[in-house]
Amino acid sequence: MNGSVSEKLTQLCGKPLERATDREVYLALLRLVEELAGQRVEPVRGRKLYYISAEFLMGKLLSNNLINLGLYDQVRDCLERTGHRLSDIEELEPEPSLGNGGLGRLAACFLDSLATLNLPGDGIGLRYHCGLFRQKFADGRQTELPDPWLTDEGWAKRTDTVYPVELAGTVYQARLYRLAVTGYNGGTNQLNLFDLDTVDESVITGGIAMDKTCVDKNLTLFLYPDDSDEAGRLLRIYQQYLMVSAGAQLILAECEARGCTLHDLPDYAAIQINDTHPSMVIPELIRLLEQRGIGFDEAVDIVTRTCAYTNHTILAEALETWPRTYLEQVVPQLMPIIQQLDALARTRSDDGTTAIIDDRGGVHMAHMDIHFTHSTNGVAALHTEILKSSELANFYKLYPEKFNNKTNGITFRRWLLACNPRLTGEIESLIGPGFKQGAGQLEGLLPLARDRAVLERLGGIKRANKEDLARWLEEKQGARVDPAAMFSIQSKRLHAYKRQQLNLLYLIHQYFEIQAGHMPPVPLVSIFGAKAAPAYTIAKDIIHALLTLSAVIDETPEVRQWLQIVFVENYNVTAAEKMIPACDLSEQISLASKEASGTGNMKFMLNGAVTLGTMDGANVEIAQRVGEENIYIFGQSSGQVIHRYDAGDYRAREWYDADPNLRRAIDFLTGPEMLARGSAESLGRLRDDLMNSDWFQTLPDFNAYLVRKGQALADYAHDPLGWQSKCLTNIAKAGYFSSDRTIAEYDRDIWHLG
Ligand code: 26Q
Repeated sequence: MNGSVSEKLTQLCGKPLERATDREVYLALLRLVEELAGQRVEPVRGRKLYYISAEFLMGKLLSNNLINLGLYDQVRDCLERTGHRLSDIEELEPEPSLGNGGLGRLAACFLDSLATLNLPGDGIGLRYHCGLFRQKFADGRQTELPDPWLTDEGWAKRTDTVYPVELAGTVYQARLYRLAVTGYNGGTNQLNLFDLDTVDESVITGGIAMDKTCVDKNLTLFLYPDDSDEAGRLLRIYQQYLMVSAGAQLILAECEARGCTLHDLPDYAAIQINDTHPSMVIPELIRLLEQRGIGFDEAVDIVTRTCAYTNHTILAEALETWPRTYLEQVVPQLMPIIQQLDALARTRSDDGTTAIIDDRGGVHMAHMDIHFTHSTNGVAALHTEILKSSELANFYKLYPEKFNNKTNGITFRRWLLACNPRLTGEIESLIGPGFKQGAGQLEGLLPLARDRAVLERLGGIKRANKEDLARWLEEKQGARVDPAAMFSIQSKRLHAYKRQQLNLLYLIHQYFEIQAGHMPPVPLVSIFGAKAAPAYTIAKDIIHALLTLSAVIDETPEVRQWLQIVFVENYNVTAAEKMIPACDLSEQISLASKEASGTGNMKFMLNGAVTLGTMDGANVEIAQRVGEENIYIFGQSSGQVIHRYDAGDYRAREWYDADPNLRRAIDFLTGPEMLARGSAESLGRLRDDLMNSDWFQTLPDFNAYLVRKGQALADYAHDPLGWQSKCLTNIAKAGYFSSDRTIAEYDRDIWHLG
């Protein structure tokens, strides 16, 4: 950059920084980043990646961009000299919450790593006007409010590019918005987001409800519009097709501009389909290629060689199957192609289970992906093995060469450098700065696992981060917690398979134990962050139970000194960045076989938390790396769980009847203390579900969870240096979970970019 940061910012502000408002400084910083990011755009040679995803959970971008451009320290110091604080300016930036959880955050981490590795790779998605709903607690329940995040200024820039997209016979104009994605000491890529000019926030009728009839006004208003009725489900198809049709047109236009004849499309483009939400890109590309004079067979071959598919879930109910009548209504132009693809798929196997269109007229998006892409990957070793051996076994038999694993990763720039400057500084002083781009270098910390001075400093850093979190919790929601307590954190989407209810039962158990005079070895602050899908009743019941229990404990002084529950309202990326550096015990307690990978587990590990978890998803690979003395594993194995499902012989009631601790905890849900504050209907429904159904087998793991967690608390209390040594080992072994490694593997095995 010519001139100093302060001269440049002064010029962009049009006045001395001392006299500029924080808002003016913020706008100047936006422009500075844009200008510098623009200078790093390189012309693309060879193959370029398009990562198509319904979600990009980017989080705030200012600090990350400054870090990636190497400007963070200079800007922070310059602002301090002129009476501003970078942290205040960060507050002005709205968080783009264009995602639910793991899958969307993974897409954002991948964009960071692509740019960092100087690989040509852009994102394609939708410019939702409201991100995931804003969660508010009222009367111990979750309520949902819209989360409008667009402002006149912001990262996503309107372009003059529009593509026609035909939906249910009407042609709409999809406008392209572009957001620069900077890499750490690397290049700049783009996130391409599509929107309609006609979308109108005034059709929101209250909360997150809206008039679902006028597609031109509501199409991109919400990420995941409520799909409990048919209009909502149709709207999802409208959204998906807008994304893939505009995206496919963009891809073809860019490739043609670089000299591609379309016959050679796979030499110019690699398309990664992020779960099944963008799967219609397959028939859409075939349609566009046919329109341009390419025959069906060749078009299928071109598309198969260009596209690859990632599966993120084993839950059967999350595998998208659309009634063909919906597709006939919204995208009639695709139906003949989907039918031809189905016919072709049926020639490859007699096995009806691999068909695209089933006997009941359901269109299986994942099946179309596996047949007509060249690669299907799972997101952790265990997940990929389960896909191959059970969920997708029939496909694996058909196409063994297509299946591969790409264990997820996270960007260390956001999840260490930006969110935990204290720890970053300490690591740098111990092993130098190389780990920021070469994550494997963190292993250089291992020889220090017995170094008392280092371990004490690590303990001090964690303590300071916990004090920061405590201050934030008090300011944000009036929760007062003692940083000397152990902080256990379970933050992730609320879902029965993730088993926040197991943690709940533990906390009730502890409530009884403390009242009986059996004190834990150290006070525990149990922190949750989670949003429940608006129509997911049991998930909301779990939130209600936790909030109610939290109030019960707060009003019981003899328990409160030992046990506290804090439920962080509106958990999002910004909240995660405050919580993760302050965690002692990372709760990763899904039912084995159900969590495809998890990525929160990696973020906590990198920030020096010890995992309490099941052998599920990437926990398995974490355990392998840190060794059993540096992780608390408990519970049934995935093999046992799958066996129990196959046998169909799990009866929650038998576990309830057999274990008095379990019975006491479950009955407490509808006991007088809880009913004095909570809803009999909601708590009763949860108790009934746990006793009589418990689809995700919480009860069989309860006792093992109690024992393991008790061990973790005791180790933490009685051997603080030993605990810090576990933390250090976790940090040192986190390098494998850098998304730089994941992206390098995708490139090596699937994309072959540049
Ligand atoms: C499907 C059909 C209809 C409506 C919605 C959906 C739907 C929406 C979102 C299905 C799935 C999702 C999101 C899934 C997700 O976030 N999966 C997570 O992906 C992470 C990244 O790979 C993994 O680490 C997590 O284990 C996985 O749960």
